[in-house]
Amino acid sequence: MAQPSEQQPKEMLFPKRFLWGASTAAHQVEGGNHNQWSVWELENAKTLAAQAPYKDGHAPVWNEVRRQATNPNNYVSGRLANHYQRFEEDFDLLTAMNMNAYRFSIEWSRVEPKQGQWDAAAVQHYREYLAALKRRHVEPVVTLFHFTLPVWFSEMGGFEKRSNIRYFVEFAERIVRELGKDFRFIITVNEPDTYVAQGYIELHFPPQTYGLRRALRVYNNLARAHNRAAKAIRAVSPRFKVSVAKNSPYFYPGDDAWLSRVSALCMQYVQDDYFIKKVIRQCDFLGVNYYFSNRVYGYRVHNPEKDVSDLGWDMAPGDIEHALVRLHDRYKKPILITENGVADQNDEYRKWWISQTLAGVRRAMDEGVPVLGYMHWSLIDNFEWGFGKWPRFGLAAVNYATGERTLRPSAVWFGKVIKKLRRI
Ligand code: IFM
Repeated sequence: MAQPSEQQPKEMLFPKRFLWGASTAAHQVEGGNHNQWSVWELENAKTLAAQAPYKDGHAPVWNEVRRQATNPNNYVSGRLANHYQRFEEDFDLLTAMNMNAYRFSIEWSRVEPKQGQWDAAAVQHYREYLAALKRRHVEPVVTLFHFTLPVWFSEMGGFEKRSNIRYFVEFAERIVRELGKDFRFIITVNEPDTYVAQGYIELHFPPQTYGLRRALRVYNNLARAHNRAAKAIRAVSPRFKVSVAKNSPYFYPGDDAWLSRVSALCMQYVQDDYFIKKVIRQCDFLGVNYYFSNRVYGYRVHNPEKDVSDLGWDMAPGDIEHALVRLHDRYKKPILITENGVADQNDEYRKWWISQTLAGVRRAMDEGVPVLGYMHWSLIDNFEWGFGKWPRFGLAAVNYATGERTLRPSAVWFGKVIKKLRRI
């Protein structure tokens, strides 16, 4: 890859209480889930494997992953890293990297497998999970909806129906009543834009049903779901800090042309502001997932494509600065970076990625953005939805055959950086 062009500042200071962590989501690491996604995987694995050469053949690592990507098993989550049973081992990785925070999701389909039937053993599992974090002095950030739904909820129309929102609110309330004494930070909805775009427009997620009006309805219902859940959570206790995790690429014009400038603004509005405006009053902070920026020429995105990740995504980690500054200028809320990372199976870019990101975060803080913390995606290799298991985002590599976890060299380095920045 081309050498990084941005300089890393000599010394970076972060506040003592800054949250240094990593993220996961239940369906992407736990293994053994039964929800609308696992049903869809089984129905679509063969098709996804057959389509892979056309859809992902441009990926820079295609020759290395072709066998896996053209095998239907790649698209069935199955046992994965078996994080559901091996979470203690995974939390030791947080400790090994000197982290003090961890974001994860509570799988609704486990806790309420049938409508109105709460599974005490699943709730107990998450109780022990939270206790394991507490023993390690790790601050939990709990996500309630990270793309997966119980089958019963999905069969009754999921978030397509406004009248269904109450079931999600009940779930949220139940979780904070049962488990809330052990956490403060809650993300109600993860990347509503991705869920809607992939499920109803680009069709890489269930329910894989095209429809712009339906997409908009779901998007609006997710905003309502956040607002209602946030109120219900605060009614249980005002000490909870609630937000969404918004996927926020940064759009910028590639030239001075009027059309490029207006298009970049419109794209940013559609990507971010349409949704954030609907929920911001019910957010105590703003959760931000940052993965890339988008350069706009005329009315199209045309990225430099100089440095791309294993998924072919343009890598511009330092641009996180502009995303953070813009979001803070507009919404005046503290920001928690709830996800940020890179698909990089050979661990070629991750170290560079993290150092450029942290420098960008620091610059944003110098410009006045109150950043609460940084959570890297992902703690361990994860099931990457429609791409299946081949993309490798983990700070720790997972051998899916043996279950063995190994911190990648960049993660070992990152752990030392955190130690220095936390001054411990
Ligand atoms: O793996 C996903 C995650 O579920 C949502 N944010 C982006 C990540 C990487 O694509």
